[in-house]
Amino acid sequence: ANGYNCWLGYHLLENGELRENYSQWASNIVISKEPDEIKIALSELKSGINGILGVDAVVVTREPEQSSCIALGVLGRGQNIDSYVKYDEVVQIGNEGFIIKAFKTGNSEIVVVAGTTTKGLLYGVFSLLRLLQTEATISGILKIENPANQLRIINHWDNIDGSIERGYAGKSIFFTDNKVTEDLGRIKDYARLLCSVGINSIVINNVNVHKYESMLITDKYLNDVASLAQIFRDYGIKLYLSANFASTIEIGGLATADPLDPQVRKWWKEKADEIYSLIPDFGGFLIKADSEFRPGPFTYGRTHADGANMLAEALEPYGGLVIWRCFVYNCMQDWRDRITDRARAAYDNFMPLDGLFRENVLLQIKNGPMDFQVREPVSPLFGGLQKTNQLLELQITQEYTGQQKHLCYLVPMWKEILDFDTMAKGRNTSVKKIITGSVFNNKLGGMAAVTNIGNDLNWTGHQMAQSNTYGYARLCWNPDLSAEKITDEWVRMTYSNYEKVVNTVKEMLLGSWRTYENYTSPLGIGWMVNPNHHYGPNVDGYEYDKWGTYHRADHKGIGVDRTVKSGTGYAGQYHKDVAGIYEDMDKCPEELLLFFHHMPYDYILKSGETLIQYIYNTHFKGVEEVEELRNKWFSLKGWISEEIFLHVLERLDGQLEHSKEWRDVINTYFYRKTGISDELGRKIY
Ligand code: BDP
Repeated sequence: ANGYNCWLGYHLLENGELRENYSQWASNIVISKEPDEIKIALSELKSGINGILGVDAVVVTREPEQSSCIALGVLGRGQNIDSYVKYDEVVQIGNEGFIIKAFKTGNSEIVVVAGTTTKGLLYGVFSLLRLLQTEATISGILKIENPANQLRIINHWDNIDGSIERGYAGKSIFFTDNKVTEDLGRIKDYARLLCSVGINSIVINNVNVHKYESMLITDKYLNDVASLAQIFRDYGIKLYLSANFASTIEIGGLATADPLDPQVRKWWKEKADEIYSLIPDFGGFLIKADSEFRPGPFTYGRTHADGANMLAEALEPYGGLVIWRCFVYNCMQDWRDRITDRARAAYDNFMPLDGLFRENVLLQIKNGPMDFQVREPVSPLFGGLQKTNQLLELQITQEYTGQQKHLCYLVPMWKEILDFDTMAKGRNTSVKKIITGSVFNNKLGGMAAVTNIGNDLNWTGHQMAQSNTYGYARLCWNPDLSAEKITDEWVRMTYSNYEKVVNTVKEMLLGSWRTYENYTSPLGIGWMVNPNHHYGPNVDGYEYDKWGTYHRADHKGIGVDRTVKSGTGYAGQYHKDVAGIYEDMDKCPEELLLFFHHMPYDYILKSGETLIQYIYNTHFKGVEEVEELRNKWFSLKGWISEEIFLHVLERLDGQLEHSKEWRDVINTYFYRKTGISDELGRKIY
């Protein structure tokens, strides 16, 4: 009970009757004669059943005679399993999909778990185990599932020296001291965890590829990287690498990285040949170019389409992909300049290139226009771009949301992002639909997220932060799942099915994002954090800096005017029906008010509070809510393993202290700036 197993800890079901009920069929597993391709699926199934039901299932390779069983296999191989699945069912199962189907014959109950591929079967097995662990009704079930998103990606920001950029859970699981790890057992455990929730792609190194890191795509590292790829392959996960756009210079001995230079093009083609000779299913490259001092095509007067297409051409013969990030902005801007707006940058840079990228290029777009703040509008590139493959980039690692010291469950935020209606093709053109590719007929699409995983024993630092990893992956698979449902699954899988535990932990998780927002930066303005490490309050920390991250507070008001009418014009980047809402301060969703408008402190919000009073109220409330979080957790003493109970309690104590610091710094700053006191006379310093 140290958290290492995450949601795969498989604990014995508390409900004895149900256990017996499931065991009737789960004690026998029938497979076909060639068990090789189902080896992993079978062993996962067996160990899961053992944990959940306390039963050592018997595996047989023949038809059961009048006895209930699980029938397991890959369809379309001319094996017995085929006879259980009808044609109109088979055709619904895609190459990553599965079927779970229970029916009665005579007195026996057969539970079929099958895919049309080994990978689909694995997903089916993990799904069945989830159903059992969460006490679902299996009898009569017919479940055919396919993932909504083709690409379901985890991004690591791991450096070869073992450090992790924005990592809050220890060091890298992949690298130590400029070497690939020798602890491959842990990598296998990780691959299993990811596979169990449907992740199918992983980028193992940081998007900031510095000179030394460029070596990862040389023979110094590639053999070891290939061993990692092998482990992931077994679990249906493709390995990708972040690459330095100027690799030709850094490691190739050329004087240029100009994407139109024939020598540069040749170098990358040969590099692709080399990589694929070692990793035949290599996923491709993730590229951060012309951003935060990383090199890129701008140096040579070329566009990002030129840059991406050059790499895409090299990977194309092998089916590799180029994932090109849209996080491109000027990080050296003058804060005195009120026209240049960092929020505009991604759209300004990439909209003109729509339709110019090759088929194996995807643009990876951060969810918001700034940088993973606690609240941001959705990037206008979603709904803007139509002729380009797109990935939504989220951040699981809690860089700006409490760094895994605070509890901040992000699934509700991600749901809002996925459900956001861009109106690009009339009502119901949500982000979640666009990224599947179905709205604009894009060939590829999906989601990527910066992981919160490190080599801490419990993987995520704060044990409860595992819920963010879990939730992200579940949303990749099916963005229509409710936050409530995902959370329910996670709690039951991780802790137990006791209603007290389930209800209490769910309440804690589901409210925690709003709580974090309450005591940090208000109404969509963001930032107000300490520069560099981004932990803790510092209202003006980024105010007179070069990063383009301003709140523009003075004694009369706060907020950035991003309207077309009088501001930076950012609001005009949205489809006109959305732009009209943001442009108008009365229609603008209040939680984003200060992102779009500069408002006086005495402005009356819909609640009847003035803006300044709202700031005070939410900050006092935020701290009270953390107190409640702690009380709720405390009520679970004896219901959760002691080790995890104490660990989380300690984090919550720290969060409480730190939320007070946030409250006091923010409230005091605005009190001093405005001279307006709190109507309720609470203590402000
Ligand atoms: C910011 C991080 C920085 C990353 C950058 C990125 O502060 O460490 O390198 O984003 O996404 O959030 O490239």
